[in-house]
Order: sequence, then C-alpha cells, then structure tokens
Amino acid sequence: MGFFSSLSSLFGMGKKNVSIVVVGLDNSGKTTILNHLKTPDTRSQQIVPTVGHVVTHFSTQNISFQAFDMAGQMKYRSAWESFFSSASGVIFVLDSSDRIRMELLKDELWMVMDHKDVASRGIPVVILANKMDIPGAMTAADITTALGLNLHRSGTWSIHSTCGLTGDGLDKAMQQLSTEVLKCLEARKS
Ligand SMILES: Nc1nc2c(ncn2[C@@H]2O[C@H](COP(=O)(O)OP(=O)(O)O)[C@@H](O)[C@H]2O)c(=O)[nH]1
Ligand SMILES: [Mg+2]
Repeated sequence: MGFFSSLSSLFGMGKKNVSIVVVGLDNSGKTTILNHLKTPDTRSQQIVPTVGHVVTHFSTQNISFQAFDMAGQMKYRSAWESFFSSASGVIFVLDSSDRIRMELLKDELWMVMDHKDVASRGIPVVILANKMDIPGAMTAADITTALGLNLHRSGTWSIHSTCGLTGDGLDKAMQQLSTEVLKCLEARKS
C-alpha cells in the first residue's frame, strides 16, 4: 500500500459511501449483527426491538455503509420495499434455529429477491444464516435446500452462517457484500 493510500485508509477517506437495507423476520438478529459490525466504542450495550427502522453505520476496508435496520414484525414488513430502490445491496438475516417459520421465511425471502427494485437492478442479496451457535440450528446447506435457493436464477445471492453474539462468520460475509456491491456499481456504470 502506498503512502497516500495508507493515509487515506487510516482516516477512512477514499471509501465509497453505500446504502444497504437489512431485512428479515423479527428476532432473527439484525440489530445484534449491525451492533457487532460497529466499532467497539460505538456499540450499544443493550439491544431493544426495532420499531420502524433505524439507521446505522459501519465500514469494511473499502466501503462506508449506511444501513437501514428494518423492523421485522409483520406490520412493518410492507415498508421494506420502499427502501429497495435506493439500496445498493440487501442483507437478509434469518434465525437458523427457527424451523417453525421456514415456510414464512421462504415467502418473505423470495418476495425480496424477486422484487423489481432488487432483481432488475441486480443488487446483491447476502443471506445471513444467523444463530448458528444454537444446538440443532440448520446448516447453511440445509437452509439453501429448504428455501429452494438453488432454483433462484436471477440476481446475485450468497449465504453465510453467522453468530451475531460473537461475530463469527460476519467478516467473510461483509467482504463478500463489499465485493458484490462494488461489482454491481461498476456494471451499472457501463
Ligand atoms: N444465540 C444467539 N442469539 C442471538 C444471535 N443473534 C441475536 N441473538 C439474540 O436474538 C434476539 C433478537 O435479536 P435482535 O437483534 O433484536 O433481532 P432483530 O429483531 O432481527 O433485530 C436477542 O435476544 C439477541 O441477543 C445469535 O447469533 N445467537
Ligand atoms: Mg431489530
């Protein structure tokens, strides 16, 4: 890394500013994950259920993310789609131990992936199979099958097992999100 790029990365300059939307059923761990992605000094000590949406910021090596943390309860889900058109990516968080709501989850995930502002713009959907620490939680491969993800042709999606409490799996997932977001922005320029 050259002197100026070292300096600019030190001060967070030269990073692209990107908006993303974070969705998923209630209690899947969205707010916990976003809290974990923040720098330790800006983390909240207590996570409270999200009402409407909350704006959070976090960074990867080359992107400064503005994340819209959406409430997941049924009455708020219809509001998700109004955020898709201005988003450069979607994080979809699910609870890997919540087998009872798999069918509902499938409907909500496909609604997001097939939404015109997601599918036709080709923005990446990064699925976080969260709560992997809970005994009996489904693996990412089992979830891929249960949700019929391999049948989904359009768009770019990936799935990662994560633990919002420890941060396990998040680095890799966010690296993938950054790479896919940059690829998508480049493709839309040309
Ligand atoms: N065991 C476990 N619990 C988690 C994990 N992520 C979040 N939680 C817990 O799940 C509950 C709901 O989390 P929250 O972030 O509010 O979910 P949200 O409704 O999707 O924003 C909280 O009690 C969290 O501590 C995880 O990876 N493992
Ligand atoms: Mg929340």
